[in-house]
Amino acid sequence: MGFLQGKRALITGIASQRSIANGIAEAMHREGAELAFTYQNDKLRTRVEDVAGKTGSDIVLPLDVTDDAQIEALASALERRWSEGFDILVHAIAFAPREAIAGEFLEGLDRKAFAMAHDISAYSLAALAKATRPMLARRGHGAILTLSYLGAERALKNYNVMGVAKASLEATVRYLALNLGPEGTRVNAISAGPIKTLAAAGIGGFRQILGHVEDNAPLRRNVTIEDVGNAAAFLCSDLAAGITGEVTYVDCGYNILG
Ligand code: 0WD
Repeated sequence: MGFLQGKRALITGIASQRSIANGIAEAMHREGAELAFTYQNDKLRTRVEDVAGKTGSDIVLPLDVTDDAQIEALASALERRWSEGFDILVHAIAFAPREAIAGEFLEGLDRKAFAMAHDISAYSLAALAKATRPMLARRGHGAILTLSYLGAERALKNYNVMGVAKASLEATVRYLALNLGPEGTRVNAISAGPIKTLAAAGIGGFRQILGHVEDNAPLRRNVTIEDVGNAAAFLCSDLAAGITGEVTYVDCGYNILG
């Protein structure tokens, strides 16, 4: 029996087979969880439906996190499908305009890019937690998981405004953990090493980052979406019942380097 048997999980952030959220969905499915999915727009709908089909799920709902009405509609649709509540919320969503995540920090920066990066990459976690709070609390062992990156705490070349938004995301994890702990809901982040996905392709110099990690990380390789998926499944399971408000590195040890 898998360690997520009997759990229900909502997975956001699938844009392709390579998405980290896809690795998380596969691991959670393997461990016995029942899944629901969201897609950002009509272009991604069939792709997400394909992934859902492979995990035996027919719950595929629209969600653009910049639209409050869609967040509310998602919560209502889930209430109808899962009236006894659900257990796991996976937030794997981030965005910044391309010119703001390449080159100089100030060069690509303006009010709009800053606001957009924070809105989509950090505020959306709190907004989804707020909208799904009663459903996660209903079963008493809720778990929320988001994805961060080392650029939240170190000034890394090119990552720029996304690093600032990830710092906000990690602080949001801690405040949510404090807020939701009394009702049994845990909130954690995985700080993943670099992985070639659609979102990563927008970051300046990404190929060099992959090479650098492969040459220097203690494990001498890059992480895979399977590595992140397995850690995510653990963190959202009852095996991790004592862990909340944490940022866990799944990066082949790269962050320990001086
Ligand atoms: O190296 C990497 N790939 C790392 C990614 C290292 C460490 C962390 N992460 C994080 C990302 O910052 C993100 O938070 O992992 C999370 C998932 O990212 P991913 O799997 O690398 O990227 P991708 O497969 O592109 O999925 C992210 C998706 C979007 O994809 P695109 O590429 O179409 O922007 O986030 C979704 C979208 O599907 N997304 C939205 N969803 C709802 N509403 C929105 C939105 N407004 N904007 C983006």
